[in-house]
Amino acid sequence: MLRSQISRRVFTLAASAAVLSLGLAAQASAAEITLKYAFFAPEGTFPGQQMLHWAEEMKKRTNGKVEVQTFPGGTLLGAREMWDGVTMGITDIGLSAPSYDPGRFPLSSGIALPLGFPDATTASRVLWEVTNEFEPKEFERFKVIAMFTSEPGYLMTREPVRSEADLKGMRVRATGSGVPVINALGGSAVGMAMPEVPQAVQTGVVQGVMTSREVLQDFRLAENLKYVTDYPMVVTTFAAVMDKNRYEKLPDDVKQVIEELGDEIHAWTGNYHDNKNVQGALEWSAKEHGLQVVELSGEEYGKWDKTLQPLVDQWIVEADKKGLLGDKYIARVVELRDQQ
Ligand code: 3IO
Repeated sequence: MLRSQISRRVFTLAASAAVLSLGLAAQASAAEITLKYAFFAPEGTFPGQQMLHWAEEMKKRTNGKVEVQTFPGGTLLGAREMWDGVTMGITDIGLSAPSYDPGRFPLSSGIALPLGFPDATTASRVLWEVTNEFEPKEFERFKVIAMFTSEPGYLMTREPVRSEADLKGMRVRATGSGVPVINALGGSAVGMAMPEVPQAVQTGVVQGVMTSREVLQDFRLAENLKYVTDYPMVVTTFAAVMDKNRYEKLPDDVKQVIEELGDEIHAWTGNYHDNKNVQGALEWSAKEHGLQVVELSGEEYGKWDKTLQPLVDQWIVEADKKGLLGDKYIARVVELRDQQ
């Protein structure tokens, strides 16, 4: 390259950088409203990707009027601090997992029972619809701006699990409604939030994990967990919420975009998670770490179904005792699950 060409190129780069920064500055000052959006796990995970997508769409659909500042990775709030963090105004929007805390979210935790959801797309649609229909009291302080679920969790283990006997006494990480599932099948459930899992797996604190399978790649668990038992268990629910009073103060055109996105985001996230995120992780784990899928025999599969059914029945009894319409909720969830 000639010297003159180089200097022209440098000049062009400098000029485009100037244009770029002018553009950014102009846009930043054009934003009338800045919303902080916090999430407890990294941006690269599927809930994190959902957050970025939502932030971009917000900006686009409000023509730059709203700027969303994202705080992934627990930099602002951790999983269990999220709900109070929203109420205290530490963040405008907080994304966390209601099913980590069934005591606080007793009705919507019903989605995270062993109900045989085929995938995250279906469970996410059902969660959104049933929440709008039942308006559970547990969200009364909040405006729910997005909801979705993981795919049903699977057992991912150091040693293959082909039967309840193999699971006997095995320490398996689970959360919320996953804890009684693992215990009912004879395992020993250990509760912890996702960000703590990689270390617990590496150090042998747990010998397996039950959750959605993209974590094999996204949290590098396939390095230690080489077996997936092909039995779908329970989903994790996610909700992104704002304080209701804060939401009410937003201009109507912004609220309308938030409503519009809420109706779309469960399908966007379900599709991303099921078809790209999980599928990609299974292929990567097989190729890079020799992941093996363990099939249950038909007889064992039926046994597991039978072992888990009482968890649903017991949940309904407990919910009804709390005056929560648990039976109506589950009946509607099952009905919506089977609609396409
Ligand atoms: C999850 C939470 C944060 C980021 C990625 C994730 N994939 C699945 C979950 C949900 C979860 O169960 C869990 O098991 O903590």
